[in-house]
Amino acid sequence: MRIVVWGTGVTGRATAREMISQGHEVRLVDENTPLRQGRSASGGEDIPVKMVEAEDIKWADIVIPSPGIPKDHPILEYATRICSEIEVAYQLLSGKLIAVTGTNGKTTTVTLIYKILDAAGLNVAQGGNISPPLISLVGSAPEIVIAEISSFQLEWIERFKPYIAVCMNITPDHLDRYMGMEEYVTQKLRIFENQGVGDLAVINDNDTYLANIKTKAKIAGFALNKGKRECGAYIKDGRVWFYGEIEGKGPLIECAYPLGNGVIEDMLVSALVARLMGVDIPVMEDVFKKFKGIHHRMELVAEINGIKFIDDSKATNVGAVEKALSGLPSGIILILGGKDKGGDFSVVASQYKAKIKKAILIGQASKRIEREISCFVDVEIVSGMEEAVGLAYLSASPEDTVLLSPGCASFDMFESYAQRGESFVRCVKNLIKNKN
Ligand code: UMA
Repeated sequence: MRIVVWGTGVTGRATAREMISQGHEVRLVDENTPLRQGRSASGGEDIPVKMVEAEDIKWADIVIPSPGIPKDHPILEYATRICSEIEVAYQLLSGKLIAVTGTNGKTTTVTLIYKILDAAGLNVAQGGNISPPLISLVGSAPEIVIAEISSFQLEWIERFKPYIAVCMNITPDHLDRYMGMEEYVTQKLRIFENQGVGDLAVINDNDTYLANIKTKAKIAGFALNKGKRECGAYIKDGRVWFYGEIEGKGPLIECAYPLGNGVIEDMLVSALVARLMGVDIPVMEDVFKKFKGIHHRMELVAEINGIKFIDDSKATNVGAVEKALSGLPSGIILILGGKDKGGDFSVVASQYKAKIKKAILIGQASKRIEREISCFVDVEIVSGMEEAVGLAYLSASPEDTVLLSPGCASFDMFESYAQRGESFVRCVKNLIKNKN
């Protein structure tokens, strides 16, 4: 077949390599210059890259756009068939697929499920939005694949059908890409669209967008309190409990409390998925006890003069900021801002104004955020991370917390949220150095 792989990021390069190894005629295209060569991360042959043209799209039997290519890109109109990379990977992978989507908590939950199944001795691999791309797992043929799936990746699926599909929650995000919440929710819910009898849909019973989903799959619900699904999980006395046909005492999760409210829910969901996969409780408990969180998600970086510095750079939407604030005591110096994704910060600022001592704004979205929150909290715009961290330190007193939880994408100032988090850590370390 003639295949156009569009994008020379990690997805495009892995997809082009796999399509070539499957014997297809492949054109790797991009529209940004200088065009990155399609060299494999493991140092393989360069795949030539060309500037995308309508001619390439017309030539192809299938176009595989990377997740970052907008779904309504005008040139895609010339395509005969468009498939996302996760669709192609799904058709090539033979193992059982567990797919996790949602606005927040996906990465931690995927990490926990992977660790539990691995500790249980199963042949398991993880990939998708968490990286590596799903398609790069095809060669190793794992028996179980845990995939983190974004709404972007669901835009061009056809038969993608997880055995277990999880939706953690849906709150406003990517409103710079979608026409509004309705379109975003529609894309997210596509994770369930091909599921049938024998599959499992794991959903958040407290989420308005998920409460009434229609699916042929069996629904397993999760919430802090016992739900009314056929089966599910909830939390009581510091432990997970299962109900319905999987009824029983689950793992203790008190160890999640210092890691923030988000992790409690992530442990609840991963325990539920592990139970549905038949894993024993002590295996889950052991993984939870050893879990120290993931990088750039409510990560304690340092404590200087009684002031805690927390890196939550992975918080790229308002819902994630809300989760971070909900789990911390008053006296927060909040560093917000970055590339604007259209999220509304006014509600969270009004809800947590008593906890926020000051908000320090960085990046492209700073002016808009200032307009939304300055009537609730003290706000100051600064030029970059170093100034933000310096000002935060000067504004804080012992017992306060300096929290980087930007609620925006990082791409205006950094290559990724990880690089933004590292910059924060570096600035905090400089503070310590200058102090000594
Ligand atoms: N490009 C174009 N035209 C465009 C846009 C991009 O040609 O209009 C080209 C760029 O020049 C570049 C390539 O497309 O060469 C980039 O593609 P990409 O943005 O899809 O980047 P990848 O490196 O392939 O990373 C993607 C995901 N990126 C996005 O969804 C934006 C990564 O998620 C994911 O880890 C990776 O695949 C592996 O699956 C990142 C992300 O921000 C972390 N995801 C969003 C999120 O979590 O909120 C959804």
